[in-house]
Amino acid sequence: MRTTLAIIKPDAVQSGKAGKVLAHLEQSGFTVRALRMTRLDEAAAAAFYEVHRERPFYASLVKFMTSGPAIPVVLEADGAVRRLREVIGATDPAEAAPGTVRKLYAESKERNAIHASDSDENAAREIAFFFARREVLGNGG
Ligand code: 3AN
Repeated sequence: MRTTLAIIKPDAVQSGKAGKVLAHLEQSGFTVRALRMTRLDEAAAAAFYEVHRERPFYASLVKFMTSGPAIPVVLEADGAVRRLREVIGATDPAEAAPGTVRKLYAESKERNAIHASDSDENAAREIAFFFARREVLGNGG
């Protein structure tokens, strides 16, 4: 798989950092294949984070993800999933490596600026969650 899904989360959009985050991703070698701004409703956020349903932070996470607009982005690169996980850094910005998106732009473990798919299987599911096949554009559009 050469594609993965990032979401520029509501904290980054609200604080005016979406452009910086996107530039960081492009400068890290990713090509944007699809992008839109959307505000998740509760049902969509709950479905997207279904795997975390039993975690103590689930309700708070859903509330945060519905708190304002977010920007899902399909990104392409060699080894896209693994590469994007490296570029975004650890979940907790306090633990994220220098120069990673979360080190630079995240506020906290929850308000951590960006989501990235964690496996090829989840990338396929998450891309399909936000985009129809015809919305994911190749070089020629
Ligand atoms: P990652 O986004 O690094 O893959 P996950 O999948 O463990 O991390 O968590 C999904 C999202 O849940 C995170 N991006 C973050 O917004 C939130 N989250 C994770 N752990 C915590 C926590 N301990 N407290 C609050 N929110 C959390």
